Amino acid sequence: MVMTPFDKPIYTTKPLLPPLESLIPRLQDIWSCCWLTNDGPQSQILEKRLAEYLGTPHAYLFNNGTVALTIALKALDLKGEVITTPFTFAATPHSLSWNNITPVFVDIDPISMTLDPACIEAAITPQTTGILGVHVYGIPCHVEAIEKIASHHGLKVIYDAAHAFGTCINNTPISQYGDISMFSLHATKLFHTAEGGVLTFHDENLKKHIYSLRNFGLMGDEISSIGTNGKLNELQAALGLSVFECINVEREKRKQIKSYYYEYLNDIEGLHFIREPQNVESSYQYFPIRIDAKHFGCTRDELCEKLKQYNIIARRYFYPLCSSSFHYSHLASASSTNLPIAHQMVKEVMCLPFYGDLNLNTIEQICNIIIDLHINSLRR
Ligand code: T4K
Repeated sequence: MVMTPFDKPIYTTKPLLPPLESLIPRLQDIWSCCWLTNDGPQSQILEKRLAEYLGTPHAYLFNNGTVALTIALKALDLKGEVITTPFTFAATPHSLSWNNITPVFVDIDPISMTLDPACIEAAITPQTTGILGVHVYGIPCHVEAIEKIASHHGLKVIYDAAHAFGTCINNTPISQYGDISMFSLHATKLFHTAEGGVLTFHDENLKKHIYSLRNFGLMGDEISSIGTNGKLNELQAALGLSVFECINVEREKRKQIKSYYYEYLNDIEGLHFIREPQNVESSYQYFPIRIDAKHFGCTRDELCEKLKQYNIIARRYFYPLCSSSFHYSHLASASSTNLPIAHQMVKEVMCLPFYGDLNLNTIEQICNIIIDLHINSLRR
């Protein structure tokens, strides 16, 4: 089969852009009231829509997910040690470090790629104050087991739900679990505000505190805490409102793309799908696969290289493990013997291009390149 490289790069993700015209009336509103930031009307409308969509009483917007997560930890007054996963984006452990909290890495389970509850239990010490789980690729953590452990040991639970916008378990929105969840609204996310984040929570008592931490710690004229500037501006909120109108169509398109991938790549020895359990509604954020080199015929890295030759830029999310970085590798919990599954998965996992604009022809070509490489590698 003769295949030629794509003229333009096919990236792993592509921002969802609403029709430009849909933004104009919103921008006119901003111009006419001359209110550009600081909890303006566009942000307030978007917060209401998000609260409804995410199934939560409170949804607060932030200028990005990392600041939102850092503030969430501060709002819960977490200290000492917090148990987390090494298989995530750097923002997760960094949000702990910015709060002077020591991340304690525990291993993941090889199916969901999220925290292994048995490992959490074993890592609890008198210094542990919380668990920071990541619904990686939008696949839910073992929320029931984590809740049980947390309530038994009196720990707070925060979920980094950066990838989990729209994830539901048995129709229950993912925001219902844990004390606080953070959803990233970065341009690469299905729903986005170019940069942005949102915190969801249930506890009424957290409302004022989180609101104030987002706004320099101010409560009226009082400086009530050491807050920061976490505010989203009105232009981005307006963009968010326009993007919001497109997300259902985008989800449907991605659902279709997912089923094409499943169809084309089914039954390839050594290529495993990382999929959510049957009772979970997907966030349709990424399309992760796992390459078992022994059976597939070549490594994940060789596959990425091959795709690159055709101008397909697949990403090795999340390589390297956060625990392997210089900033965390000195921690006892970061040792490879403590994290055997994570160390295996980080060599095998990658994300294929996945966004609504991908056409069937492109998906077919991506899959043909993968299949060709598999067949030729086994022949060698
Ligand atoms: N927790 C987790 C588990 C996370 O994954 C993240 C962020 C966070 C917390 C923190 O949330 P934020 O503070 O970001 O809200 C990207 C994103 O920047 C980051 O938001 C995301 N996770 C991470 C997984 O991916 P990079 O360095 O891979 O982005 P970049 O620029 O390489 O973009 C990825 C691809 O998207 C590019 O190859 C091309 C395409 N792209 C990107 C941008 C920005 C576009 O086509 N247009 C664009 O405007 O981090």
